[in-house]
Amino acid sequence: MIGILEDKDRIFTNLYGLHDWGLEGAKKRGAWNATKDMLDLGRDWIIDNVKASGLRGRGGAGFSTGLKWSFMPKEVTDRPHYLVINADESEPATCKDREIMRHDPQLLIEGALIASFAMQAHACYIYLRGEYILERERMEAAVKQAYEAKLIGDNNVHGWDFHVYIHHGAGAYICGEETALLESLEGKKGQPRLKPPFPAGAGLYGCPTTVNNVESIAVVGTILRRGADWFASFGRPNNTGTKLMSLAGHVNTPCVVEEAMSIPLRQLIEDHGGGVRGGWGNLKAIIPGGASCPVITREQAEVALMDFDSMREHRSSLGTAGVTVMDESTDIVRAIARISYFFKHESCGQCTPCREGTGWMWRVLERMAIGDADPSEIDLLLDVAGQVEGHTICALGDAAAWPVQGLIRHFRHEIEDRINTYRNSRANFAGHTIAAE
Ligand code: L3W
Ligand code: SF4
Repeated sequence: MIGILEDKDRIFTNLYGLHDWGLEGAKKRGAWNATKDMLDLGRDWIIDNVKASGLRGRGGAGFSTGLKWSFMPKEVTDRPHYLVINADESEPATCKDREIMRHDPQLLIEGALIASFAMQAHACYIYLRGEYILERERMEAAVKQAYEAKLIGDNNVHGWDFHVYIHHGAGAYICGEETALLESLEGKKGQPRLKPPFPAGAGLYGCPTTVNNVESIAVVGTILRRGADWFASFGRPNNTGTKLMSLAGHVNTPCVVEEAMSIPLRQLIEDHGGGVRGGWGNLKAIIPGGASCPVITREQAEVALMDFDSMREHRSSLGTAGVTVMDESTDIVRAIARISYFFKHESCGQCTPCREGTGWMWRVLERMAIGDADPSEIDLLLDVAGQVEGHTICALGDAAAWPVQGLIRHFRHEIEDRINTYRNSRANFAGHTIAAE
C-alpha cells in the first residue's frame, strides 16, 4: 500500500506528546501487551518474523534488521552478548528518534527486551546524543518505571534477566558510527574501527554485539503484535513498513510524521509539510535523507518515492528520511559548502583521504561560493570527491563526498555562472581603475 497512512496503522501514537508518555499511558496504547507470549514463541520465531516484515535499519544504511540479528552467535560462551541502541541522532535535519524517546520511550524499552532475548543478550546500552538532555531524563525515568514494574531487571515478569543502561555521549557526530560508538562506550576516543570484524563477531569489549537504531528497535513490539504481514503491507517489496520522516527547511509546516514507506516525496511535502514555501514551482532542490545524501532536483522530486530503491535510482539515498527542502532563494553552492564544513569539523582525522579531503573540499567550495575559482577546479573537485569516496575506514568519507558530487551533477552551471560573474566584475574593476588613472 503506497500513500497516506491511516491513524489506526501508526506505531507511534504519541508522536506529538499529546498523551501520557509514562508506563500507564504507554500500556493503554498497546506497549508491553503480550510481550511474554512473544518470548514464549522463541528466538527463531522472533528473528524469522522480523525478517519476514522486511524491516530495514532506520539509521541510514537500511541493512535488514532480522538478518543482522541472525549474525549473532547461536551459542553463548563466556563472552556475553550485548544489544547497543544507537541514539546518537546527529545527522543534520534528523530528529525522529528524539520524538520516540520523548514521547514513546516504553516502546523502545520493550523492543530492546525482545531484541535482546532473541540475541541472548542480558544487557542493553542506549547511547544518547550529547545534546539530548531532556531525552536522557525521559529515558532514565522510563527505564526506572520499567524496573519498578518488574518488566525488566532480574527475575522480571518476562523470565529473561535484562538490564538497560543509558550512556550519554559528548556531542561528536562520529560517535554515531557504530564502531566509534563502541569505542566511546568503552571509555576511549570515539574513532571508527576497521570492519570486518563486524560487531556481531567482536563488538563491545570484544563480545558479540548488535548495534541498532532507536526506531528499528522501537517498532519491533508492534510488528510482532500485529504481524509481519501487516508491516510488510505498507510500501513496496524491499521497502516495506511505516517510517518516521522529518521535514525541514523551506516548507510551510516543518514536522516529523510517520508515513507508509514509498509515499511519493511530493505528497509527503504537500500533505504533511504544508507545501513548499511559495508553491511547488518555487522548489529548487531537496536533500532527502540527511546531510550526507546528495541533492535531487525539482524534476526528480516530482517523481521520487520515499524509499531506498527510488532514492538510489535518483542517485541519492533515503538515509534517515530527514528531508531538507530548499526553495529558489537558496544559495545552493553555499549550502553545500556549509555541509562540507560540517563533515570537515566532524572527521575524526584517522585516515588521510577524509582528514585532508574534507578540509580541501570545504575550502574550494567556499571559494566557489563567491566565484573565486578556476573553471577547471570543478572537475578537480569532482576528482577529489571520488578519491575520498570508498577509500576511508568509515562512511563519513563517503558522506562528505556525496553532497559535493550531487552539487556538481545538478548545479554545475551555477558554479560556472558564479565564476564568470566574479571574473567579469574583476575585469570591470580593473578597467575602471585603469580608466581612472
Ligand atoms: C555482519 C556483515 N554485519 C553489514 C552491519 C554493519 C552495520 C549495518 C550497516 O553507515 C549509513 C551511512 C551514512 N556481517 C555485515 C554486517 N553489517 N555487513 O550492517 O552497515 P553499513 O556499513 O552499510 O552502514 P553504516 O556504517 O552503519 C550508516 C548514513 O547511514 N546516514 C546517516 C547517518 C546518521 C544517523 C543518525 O543521525 N541517526 O544514523 C545517512 O545517510 O551516511 O551510509 O550495523 O555492522 N557482512
Ligand atoms: Fe575518521 Fe573520516 Fe576515517 Fe571515518 S573516514 S575513520 S571519520 S578519518
